[in-house]
Amino acid sequence: MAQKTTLKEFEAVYPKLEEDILDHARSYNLPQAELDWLKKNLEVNPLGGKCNRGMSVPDSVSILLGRPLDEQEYFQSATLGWMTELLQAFFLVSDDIMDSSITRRGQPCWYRQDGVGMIAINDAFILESGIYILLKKYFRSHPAYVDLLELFHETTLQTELGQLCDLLTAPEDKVNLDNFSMTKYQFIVIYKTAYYSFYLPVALALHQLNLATPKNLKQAQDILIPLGEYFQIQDDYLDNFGLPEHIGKIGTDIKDNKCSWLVNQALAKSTSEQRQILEDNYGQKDDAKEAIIKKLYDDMDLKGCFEIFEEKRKKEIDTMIENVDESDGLKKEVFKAFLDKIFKRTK
Ligand code: GPP
Ligand code: MG
Ligand code: MG
Ligand code: MG
Repeated sequence: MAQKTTLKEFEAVYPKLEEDILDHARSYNLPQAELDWLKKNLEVNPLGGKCNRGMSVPDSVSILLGRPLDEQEYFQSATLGWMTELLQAFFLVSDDIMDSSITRRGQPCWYRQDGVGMIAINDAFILESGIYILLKKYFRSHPAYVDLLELFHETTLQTELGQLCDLLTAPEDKVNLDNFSMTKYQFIVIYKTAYYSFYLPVALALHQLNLATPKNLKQAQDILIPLGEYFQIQDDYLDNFGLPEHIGKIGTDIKDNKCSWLVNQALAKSTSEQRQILEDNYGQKDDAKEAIIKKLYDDMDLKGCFEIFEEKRKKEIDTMIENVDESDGLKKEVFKAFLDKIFKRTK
């Protein structure tokens, strides 16, 4: 029987990995003040989240093996998990600057903390470098080392291309609702979120066990990408309908002119008057205009619209999971565990 990891167990692995990264910097004789700064970066940014992505690596490895992990297997999979959390920290620190966000995980965003400012850009790069320090230290002689390296590089590029599309579709100075479409939306969310949040942890688990084949990686992708798309649609929904105290961040999508799931739904069902309200108020850094859009979303019952979508997507994914071919190293349970973690999430 597989065993699910707890946040406590998973977090217990991190101090060692943090120390490994600090040791690497010490080997360059990095001066003390910069070491202290690095330590703070490594503590504030990767910690304090739900660690859903990171914990999915040990959970998937245990499901694939069909038994609890021994100490070494757990350490390896948790290390791969923490590498996905470092990637996530790198993305979030950068994304919050690009989105002019205010809070993250209930704290001011890193770039808004005392004395940080644009140093946050360099801190984000260092978080990314941490991945490769750990990969080399613990996986240099693993048969899948090159596959793991390429996977992290490719996933990073995919996310950056999704982010590029997210940003270019949301220019700050000119609102043009004709730029938005569900086709554009799908590209944005699949690339900026689904690959790194859903496909990456499962692909890492398969590689750790030397079980990855082009066929099972493709099969995993075919389910995890729609699952990741659903996850980002929830994120867009929560940006407006979630409670900041509960989700730990203040929504910015309306003011940021984002091609969000909600605005696409609103555009699809708007009357010509409602379309005019969107034209006049969307995508501007103005509290009153944002409030008008929020009211429009309520009047258009986008909450109800989302609930219908959520049930439909759940059924589609259930069917895909039922059809998984388990003869090639994969297990249905890997995907079920993922879906259970996110279905109807409220943060
Ligand atoms: C989520 O978008 C996507 C990311 C965090 C990926 C960022 C990619 C980079 C290459 C920096 P979001 O802006 O909706 O997330 P949130 O709502 O958490 O700010
Ligand atoms: Mg953001
Ligand atoms: Mg963003
Ligand atoms: Mg968001």
